Amino acid sequence: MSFADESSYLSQDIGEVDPDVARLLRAEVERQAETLEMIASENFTSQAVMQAVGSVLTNKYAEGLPHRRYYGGCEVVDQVEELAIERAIEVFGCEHVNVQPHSGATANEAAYQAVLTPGDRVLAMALAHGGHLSHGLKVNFSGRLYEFHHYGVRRGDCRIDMDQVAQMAREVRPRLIVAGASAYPRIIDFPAFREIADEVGALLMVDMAHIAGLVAGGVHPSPIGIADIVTTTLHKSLGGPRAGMIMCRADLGSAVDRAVFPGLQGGPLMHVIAGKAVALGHALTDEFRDRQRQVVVNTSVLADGLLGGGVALVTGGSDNHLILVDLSGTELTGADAEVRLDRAGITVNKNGIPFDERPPTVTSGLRIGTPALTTRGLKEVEMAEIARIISAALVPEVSESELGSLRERSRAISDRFPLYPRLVSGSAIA
Ligand code: DSN
Repeated sequence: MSFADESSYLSQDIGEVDPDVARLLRAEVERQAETLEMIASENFTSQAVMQAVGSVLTNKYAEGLPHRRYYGGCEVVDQVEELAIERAIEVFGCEHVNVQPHSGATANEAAYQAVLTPGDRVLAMALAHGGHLSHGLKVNFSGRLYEFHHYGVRRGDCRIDMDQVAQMAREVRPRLIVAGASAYPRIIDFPAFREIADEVGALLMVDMAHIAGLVAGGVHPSPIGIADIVTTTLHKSLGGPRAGMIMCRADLGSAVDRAVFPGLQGGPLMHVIAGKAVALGHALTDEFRDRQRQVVVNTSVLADGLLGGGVALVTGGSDNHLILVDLSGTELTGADAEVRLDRAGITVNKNGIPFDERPPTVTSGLRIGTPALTTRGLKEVEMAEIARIISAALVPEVSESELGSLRERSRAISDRFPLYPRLVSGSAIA
């Protein structure tokens, strides 16, 4: 049997050869289409990115860098990776980029490995105040390999306390300071971090995974040219394939490249790198820039609507793509609220808030983001309606039947904004 045989599994559509997986793919398309996706780190990538990621490039080994590979037959994938590199440089204006990291956590791991020796001191934002597990959580590789110290936000306004950052930097004398967060609704002051890093002789790394799309779209200050190293994912606000990327100063380029391979990874995922090239191409368009502007507008309308509906927000609002609902003064936990919104047709995640008294599996917060729905086409009117739905779902005495009615209102919105309507109808993923 070979590709030429129609009855071989090699040439059959997934719907024919594996109905079980095909059914689940269809179920997931339906779930994504029929609910309102508001997990702040998620997005809907383009059909073209999915085509690249589902392409024959998955077959190719290409350890090394373009024109310096350890395998033959890399003349095509070299061009793919060069396109991704050129476009990343054009989008972000960086001096050097490595497009091979499989994920954001791997990008962070490689960035640390490029500039640190195990045991070195690092200053980063506490996970409990909005940071990330790869920023030094004790049970993560980062916290096990390096000596992390953590800054946080102020009790009063929940903004990053730059005085505390400066004071800790003077005390700890870190080799590296990390800025960047996964649950912080305000603009991060990169120049202030640079000043502190310079004062104590530290390198500065920014993990901009959450805000990369906003940075690319020119609606959030860029850390490029300020930080020594910038890591990101492609799949959050940037809307590309699930993957990571590292940008850095030219003189750190070879250390970063060596840390990615052979330091951490083997063969790069060339199909995903093709998807990165496509996504970075999208990021150069006016359509993309308009969408990023709309993400910020949508978040602001959502925040205003929630405040108007009596819902408290950490920092009282948002400058970016996400808000953090503060449930600390209520009986409702983040875990309960997540379930309620799920019943109301809105997908979010419970999230710890600064100074949370509930455990991380329960929490007193919800993180809500607008990139995915903005990609889908929702604007101010829909955000105002979603704010009303969320506010109603979080009322203490809401009943199951009320949640059912709210679900119908959510469905009425999602039905107006088709998802992937041009995927071939009847195929496994349409
Ligand atoms: N899991 C991502 C998030 O939700 O923010 C971070 O890696």
